[in-house]
Formats: sequence, structure tokens, C-alpha cells
Amino acid sequence: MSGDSVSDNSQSDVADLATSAGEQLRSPRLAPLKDSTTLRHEPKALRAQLAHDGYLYLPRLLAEDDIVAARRQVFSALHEVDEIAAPPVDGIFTGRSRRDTSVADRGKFWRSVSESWALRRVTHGALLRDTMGTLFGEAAIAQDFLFLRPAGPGKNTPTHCDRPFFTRTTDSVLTAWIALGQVPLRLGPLYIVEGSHQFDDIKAHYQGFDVARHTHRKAALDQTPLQLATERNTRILSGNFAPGDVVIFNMFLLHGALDNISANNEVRLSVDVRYQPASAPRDPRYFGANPTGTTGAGYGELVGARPLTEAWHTR
Ligand SMILES: O=C(O)CCC(=O)C(=O)O
Repeated sequence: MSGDSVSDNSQSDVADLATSAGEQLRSPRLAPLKDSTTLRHEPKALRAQLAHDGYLYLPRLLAEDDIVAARRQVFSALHEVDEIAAPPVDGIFTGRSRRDTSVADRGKFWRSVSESWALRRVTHGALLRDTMGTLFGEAAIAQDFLFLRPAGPGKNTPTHCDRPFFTRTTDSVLTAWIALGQVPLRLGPLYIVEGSHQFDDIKAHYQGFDVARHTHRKAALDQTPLQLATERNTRILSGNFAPGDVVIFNMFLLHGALDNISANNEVRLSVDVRYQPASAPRDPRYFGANPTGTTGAGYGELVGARPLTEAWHTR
């Protein structure tokens, strides 16, 4: 497998070089996501597929030029604080950071990066909004608060679902995960646990759980994805993502991100954004000119707000 020919998310391409929590994932336990491109202009079929699988994978949905512009803007800001080498668009970690000495406030810095026009054009543009509108069957609106993730070597995101974060005011929420560049398996892309939106015990586990109110609990599960998939005889779905690839998923679907095992200090860049019907009540934590985020700490609470030299926290 060439980690760089990421437009091919076929079965043969989902091979070695994928680890999660240090465990090697291999076919058939690791498998590709189902490509829903052919259904894009068939609203009924698209909604049926989302309901059935809990996710939709839309490769190259968003324009590569827009993705490159967003990527350049984000990595240029990280270059300014000495975390990303020149040229910034390549996204190579320097192994250093001057973020805390260069910026007065991590949250303010991360907010300014997250609010860059080029990034917003990707996350809040008409194409994604219309796609979400098709899925809801009515006009959709994106949350203002964005989860931008530059994930350096060693980083991953443990398995969880999004329900405890985003469903305080409405259950009708969908996440879009967007690859901001090439994200081959070795850079730790998104994975989903196949069929997990229908695991009754997992649904019961997350039902009524609000991660910001029930602070003694974590959304992240203890099992590794491999343990979980083996116990339940299911598969981990992921692949080699290309710039502009989008995965849309529901609030109960278990997912996370594989380990970034790059030997060359490459940083995985992605963003996740939530959409809901425009008519549904809005959670003020995520909407408005100055959203406070899940815990109330604003952009400073996000893993992206941490210098690349620092470990990520888990919620
Ligand atoms: O990209 C990641 O590391 C995790 C993504 C995620 O949890 C999400 O999109 O909800």
C-alpha cells in the first residue's frame, strides 16, 4: 500500500500500517468504509443508507483547492509558533513549540485559527450544508464551534460516540469529519465501529449521559477498538483519506482515530463539525459569536489548543 495514493479506499488498500492504541489492525477486522458517492443525488436512498449504517462516506465531496487553502492557513499559524516546518502546507512537525511564549492565551490563539475564513469555507460552505439539509429533510445549520485537530505522531482518539457532547437541545445532530489533506492509515484517520449505532447496551450506556454535567464519567470507552470489534464480531472501518473526503455519522455510532505512526513527523490534519436542522433548538455552548464549547472553557478546552509537543487529554 502506498500511504500517499489515498483516493483508493478499496479493500486491498486497507492493509498494514494501521494501529490503534498500539495494536495492529489487519483485514478482515479492518475494512474500508462503504462509498456512498453514487447516492449523492438520491435523497431517499442517502437517508436510508445513513439510517442503516449510521454513517455515509463521501470521498472528495469538498473541493481540493478549498482544502489546501484551509490547510495552508492552519499550518502557517503553527509554523509561526515553530511547531510546523517550512513549507507549512506539508505539515511536518518540528518537534518543538513556541506557542506558549508566542501567544498570550492558548484559547484565543486556537479560536483565531479555527475561525479562519479558509477553514470556514470548508466546514460551513453551501455544499456540506446542502448535503446535511438533504439528510435532515429540511434546512441545516452548522454549529459555530469547530473541532480542528492537528494530530502529531503518537496521537489518537479513543473510541466514543458523540451523543454525550452534542445532544443537549436536540437529538437531531450529525457529525461531519473532514480530511484536510492526505490522511493515510499511518497518519491516524477516523475509524468507525461497524454497526455500533445499533448495539443496545452501548446505546443504553450513553443514553442520558452529558459529558459536561456527569463529570465523573468519560465518553471514551476502556476497550481498544480491536478488543471491541473482536468481542462483538464486527469490523473497524477506515481507510486512506484524500483531501476533501467527508464522513458523516450519527450520534450513537462509535468512532475514534487510529494512531498516527508516521516515521517522518507528519501531522494529521482534520476538522469535525456538527450540523442540525436550522429549526431545532440550539445549544448556546456551540452557537454564537463566542461559543464556550463543551465545558465552558472555549477553544482552549480542545486538544488542538495544546502545543503539538503536549499529550492530548481524553473526555
Ligand atoms: O479526528 C479525531 O481524532 C476524532 C474525531 C471525532 O471524534 C469526531 O469527529 O467526532
